[in-house]
Amino acid sequence: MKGRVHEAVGGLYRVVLESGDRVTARLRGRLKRGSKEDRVVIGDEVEVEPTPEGSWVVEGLYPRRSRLVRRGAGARYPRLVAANVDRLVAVVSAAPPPLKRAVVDRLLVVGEANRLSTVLVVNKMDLVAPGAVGGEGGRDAVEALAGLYRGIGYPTLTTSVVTGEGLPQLREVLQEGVSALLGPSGVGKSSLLNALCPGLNLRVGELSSRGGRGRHTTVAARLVELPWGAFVADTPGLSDVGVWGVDVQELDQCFPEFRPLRTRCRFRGCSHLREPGCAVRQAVEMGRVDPLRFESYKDLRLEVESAA
Ligand SMILES: Nc1nc2c(ncn2[C@@H]2O[C@H](COP(=O)(O)OP(=O)(O)O)[C@@H](O)[C@H]2O)c(=O)[nH]1
Ligand SMILES: [Mg+2]
Ligand SMILES: [Zn+2]
Repeated sequence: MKGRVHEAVGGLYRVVLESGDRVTARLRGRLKRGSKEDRVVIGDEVEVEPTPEGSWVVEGLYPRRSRLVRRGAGARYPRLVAANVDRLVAVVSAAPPPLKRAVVDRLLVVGEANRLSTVLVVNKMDLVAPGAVGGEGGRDAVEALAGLYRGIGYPTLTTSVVTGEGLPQLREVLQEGVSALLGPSGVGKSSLLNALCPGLNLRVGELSSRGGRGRHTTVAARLVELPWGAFVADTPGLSDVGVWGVDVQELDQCFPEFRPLRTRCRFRGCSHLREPGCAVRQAVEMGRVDPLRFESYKDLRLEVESAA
């Protein structure tokens, strides 16, 4: 019988069958011995069979439409966290602490590296000063940032669970399929879902006093079902933002605005860091590529190189 894995914890898989029935299954030995890439994860479509003892076993794995892979700092193998994810929703907070461009770009690179379409959400807009007042943190600055990312091709929403800003648009984004919310802990991922679906009652972590970072509250990896039948992947690893499964040679392709430029660099395989005749650096100098995007590229490039 075909089903989908909705929860994975300690070798037990909660599988929802096509009939809607929920069963708990263990893996057939052969699947357990599979490579790290083949481990069964949430979102996976599996074939399950009842055993004569009255329990269930996962017999096989169906081909995946997409995969969300992470490579944590120092990890030697990419780790699959979810399968058949339709989109990434990268959530950051406007304040406090102030929005870090490096964090935004990191999240977007994760989406690109996994070939997932990504929507950017800037939450906690109620804490942002109304106009240009407040300098970096002001609404004008956030709107300018949203404009920059929209220009690159990322749909960008500004939201607040306090004022309700952007919530109808976010609901629209989560309308179908499986979305993975990704972002640092404390930015309001659980709060946004609770605001859209009051029945969910996801745990909201209090902000700790140290550096404004939230506590991790998720335990098992699971697909949270939204009342309208779509799903959100909730996995412990998703709040920790490393460079996930990115190849050094492919990093520049994870910056969409670099793609038309990289073929115009003098050297094939240009790193865009120091080679002469680099079309990407030239575009930065001419103001056609945002300098902070290029900074993010350089930082991630060094990080990926040192991890290799
Ligand atoms: N002012 C304000 N606070 C928010 C907003 N969204 C979340 N919070 C608060 O931020 C903290 C962390 O929220 P949480 O949903 O647990 O973040 P998560 O770790 O990303 O799931 C909680 O204290 C929330 O009440 C928002 O839009 N505005
Ligand atoms: Mg949360
Ligand atoms: Zn170059």
